[in-house]
Amino acid sequence: MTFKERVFSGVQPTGNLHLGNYLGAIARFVALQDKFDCIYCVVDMHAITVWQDPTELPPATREVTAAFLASGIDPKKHIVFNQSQVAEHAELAWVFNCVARMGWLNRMTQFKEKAGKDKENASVGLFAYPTLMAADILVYRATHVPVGEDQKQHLELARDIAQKFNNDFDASIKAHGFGEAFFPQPEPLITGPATRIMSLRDGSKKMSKSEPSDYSRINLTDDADTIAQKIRKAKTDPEPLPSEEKGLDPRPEADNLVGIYAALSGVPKAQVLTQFGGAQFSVFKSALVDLAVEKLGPLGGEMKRMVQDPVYIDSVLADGAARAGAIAAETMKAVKDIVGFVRR
Ligand code: AQP
Repeated sequence: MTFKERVFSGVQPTGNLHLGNYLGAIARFVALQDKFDCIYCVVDMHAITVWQDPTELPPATREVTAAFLASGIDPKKHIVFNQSQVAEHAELAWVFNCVARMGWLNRMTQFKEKAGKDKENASVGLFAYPTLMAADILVYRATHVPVGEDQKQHLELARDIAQKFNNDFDASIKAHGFGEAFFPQPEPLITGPATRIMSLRDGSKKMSKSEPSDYSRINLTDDADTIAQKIRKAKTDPEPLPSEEKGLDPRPEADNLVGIYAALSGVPKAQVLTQFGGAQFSVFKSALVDLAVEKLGPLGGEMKRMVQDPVYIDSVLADGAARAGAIAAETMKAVKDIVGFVRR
């Protein structure tokens, strides 16, 4: 069975959009536009799996949208919208809640990390997050999903759900004329030197929106001075940079900064080390500051300009939601027939 090639991915509007979100996700969304039909979503329903202040969610949603647009995503050729405007995400997620097994979700490491020791107090939504993510992707029968390394396990679960749905409803899928399989197996696209950007304060933790220290991350709206300060204060070790990649193995902070340099300049890590092998961190950090300010400064500036015009951003989201909704409605109509729901 062949499916039309389509990309889907999402970013949560949970504030503090950072360099990891940009290099691991958004910059790669931009690069895929020439090859695929793309659907990029601000996943506000995912955001509320942990508490979000209702006065902060709308500006955070517009800020992620601004990041998409300022990075170069074309909302006319492709689709940009926020999840809660297309109800079919929630509808399909319910069906998937009934397909996925408790044991599968119990194995999800992100729930364990985010719920921490107080699992009993976590929302049911946080536990069921991966079934909603599977619905986000599969309601568009998307075939490719660019994400950072941290989402790999959720993508594998989405594949398992697609497979189990196809198996469980095999006879009904055929009886309704949908061929051998209704859902594709979505492929994770996790490539390049920036699939896991680490905290600037601790090379063993990923750079994250929810980390309390602002010095752990570079926010996309940080100004040049803040970017410079954060890079200069980034944790390193006393040794100069190695000349070869294997020299980075036991040095997570050095590895992270070299990875960031490689991703921002679009060259492999090995090439960065050819240039900076033997240099002290003071020298390398200066070069990294220049590069980061050059690449991120205009992006942050454009984002700040765009969020001043919420009417324009909301019109982009509404237009995207109408076009996404049309595709999602088709899928849900078929899913209802396959499952056996009587419908209008
Ligand atoms: N540190 C990272 N390095 C590379 N990619 C990353 N992503 C997130 N952090 C890194 C990728 O960004 C996309 C959107 O992420 P999200 O909004 O769903 O948030 P998240 O994965 O939960 O990560 P955050 O931003 O760090 O938030 P918190 O603090 O809430 O966990 C995804 O493709 C993700 O892989």
